Amino acid sequence: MSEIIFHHYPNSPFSEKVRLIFGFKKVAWKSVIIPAIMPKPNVVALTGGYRRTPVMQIGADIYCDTALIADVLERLAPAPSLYPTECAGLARTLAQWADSTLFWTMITHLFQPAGMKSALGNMTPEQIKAFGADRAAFRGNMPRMSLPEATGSLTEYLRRLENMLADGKPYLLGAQPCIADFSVYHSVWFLRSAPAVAEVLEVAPKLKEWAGRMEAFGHHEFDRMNAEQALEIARNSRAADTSHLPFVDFHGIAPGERVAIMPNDYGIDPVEGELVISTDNELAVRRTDPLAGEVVVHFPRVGFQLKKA
Ligand SMILES: N[C@@H](CCC(=O)N[C@@H](CS)C(=O)NCC(=O)O)C(=O)O
Repeated sequence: MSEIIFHHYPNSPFSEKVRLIFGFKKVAWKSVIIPAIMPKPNVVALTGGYRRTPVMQIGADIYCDTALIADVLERLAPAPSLYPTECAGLARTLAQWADSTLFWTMITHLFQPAGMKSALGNMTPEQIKAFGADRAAFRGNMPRMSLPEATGSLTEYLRRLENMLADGKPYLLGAQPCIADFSVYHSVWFLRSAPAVAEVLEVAPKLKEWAGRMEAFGHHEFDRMNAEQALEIARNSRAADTSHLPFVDFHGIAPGERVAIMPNDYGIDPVEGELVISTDNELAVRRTDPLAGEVVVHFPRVGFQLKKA
């Protein structure tokens, strides 16, 4: 197998979710640091338009969204599992809630003025302005929550998570960690990085201990790689053969048709190409790029729109 190349930046919560999964599964990886705001020409060369963080690359296969990245890491390194059989459905469903509802509630609470200062304190006023403008465009027309609504809901969510640990089990769904722990963790991790607004966590002392157990997985072994090297690897590789996979069609779109795939909530940048994978849980397009060569860009089915181009 070609090496795992992870495109991310240090203070990205969704990246921390995957870095910790590398630690949990003891998978070695290469780290490519990408910009936190647009433009991201090297990322977009690989993905064809998708700009969200993180992205995982294996040769000429580009995997978007941490839900799919977690599935791919599970296929490559099945033990320890992110989806223990006794709670796999519940784990995925709780993870999806954490990656959407919990995440955006935490973000709204955190990005109040005191939290901005605490989380982005090392940025210049110009950088903060550029960051704000980038994220406003990124969120587009997503409904906004008020601060009191966010703080009140976050406090209640943290209490509910605390309840999940009330019987003394070490992880949210049992004796072993599962994907839900990693999805909840990245919001708690980001909150803890902004001490000025992290006092909400005081309602959840067991959750704070749980966060310590999660943090202990670490990030395992990684080396730095630059974006040019990653692009060269993409250009010199062939995407994995997936012709044996079943083709599942809900859209009336045939294999090989030209399509656009994009997130259905925010960061809605379409990626165009020829539809090459359409399984129960995954979509992918083949596309050719002047910098990256011929690549296959993969997405989870859930949370993404598929349209004829
Ligand atoms: N559902 C996506 C969410 C990814 C996401 O929202 N990432 C944030 C950073 S943690 C992002 O893309 N921010 C804008 C950017 O990095 O350009 C996933 O699981 O990967």
